[in-house]
Amino acid sequence: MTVSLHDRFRGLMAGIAVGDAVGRPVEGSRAVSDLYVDDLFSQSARPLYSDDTVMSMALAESLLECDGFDGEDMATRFAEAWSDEPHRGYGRNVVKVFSAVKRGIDWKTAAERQFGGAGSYGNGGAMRVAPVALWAYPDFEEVKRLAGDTARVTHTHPVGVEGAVIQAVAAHRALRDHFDRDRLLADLDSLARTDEFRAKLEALSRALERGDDEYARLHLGCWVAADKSVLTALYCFLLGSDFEDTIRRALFIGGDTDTIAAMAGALAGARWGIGSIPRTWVVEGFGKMVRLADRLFERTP
Ligand code: F2R
Ligand code: MG
Repeated sequence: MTVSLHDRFRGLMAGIAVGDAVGRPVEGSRAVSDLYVDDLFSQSARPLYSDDTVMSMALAESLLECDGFDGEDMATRFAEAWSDEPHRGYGRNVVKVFSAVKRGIDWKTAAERQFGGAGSYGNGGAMRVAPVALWAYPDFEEVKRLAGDTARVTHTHPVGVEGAVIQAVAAHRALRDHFDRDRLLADLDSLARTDEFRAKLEALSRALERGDDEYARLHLGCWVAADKSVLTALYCFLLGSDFEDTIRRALFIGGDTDTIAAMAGALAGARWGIGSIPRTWVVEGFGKMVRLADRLFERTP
């Protein structure tokens, strides 16, 4: 069945919120059972999203309102969203950037001084980056450039930045009519510069050959570091047969489930469209993500 580009845009945005909200209650768990998801959606309250969705919304809004990247605007939106709802499950250290921005410190300085000047290698830059692929569609070079720019608003460590570029490139390729897995893997092979991601790309090839989620958990990782989660999400997407199967794999692998499922959900939604998300999987923020996708789609050439 043909999936329209508009449905892919909507699927990417809604896929972030769905993956995030499904993964949030079991963050830190191992081998979440298949029954968990059915149970989650049989309850009356909608599953709630976390920082992954908040920051994806803020990133998309900043690009739309500023007609492109404006670091100060983006940092201010992140900081305001955090100060309005600090309970959304933010990374332990990234909140120092928000707090500094709120106190009037320049965003570049605030991000660069994280971890004694090393910068953060957390997956925060990658978890929120997928809307960049919609904003820049279909310009591949712009996707890569913008992904790095948006990551550096909070994450300046090369691994944190590279994780965001990899996730954005994967989203860009997933939006294509004829998804070409080998082309995506070749793109990633040519763009990865850090030792961490180069090693994990080799592990990804082995994990894909084996098709073993337990192997992926051990060798790709499932932690908040970008190099221990971004390719894990890609593994779930590349082996997933559809949106639901992709998310269930992320839950089974465990660990940073909200973020791995949010990243995998963005890719699965982009490839299979919003119609592939099970109808009963309605989560907080679903409608807002769809409206943002519509605004981003209006800009496509
Ligand atoms: N943090 C969570 N989940 C735990 C929820 C805790 C909650 N506050 C509670 O009260 O229970 N999830 C979110 O964090 C991840 C994204 O994190 P982000 O935005 O990258 O944050 P940060 O703080 O920059 O980095 C995360 C951790 O990575 C380690 N780290 C990063 N760079 C490092 C470096 N250069 N040296 C050493 N360690 C480094 C640190 O442990 C950071 O705390 C997502 O999962 C999101 O959902
Ligand atoms: Mg997380």
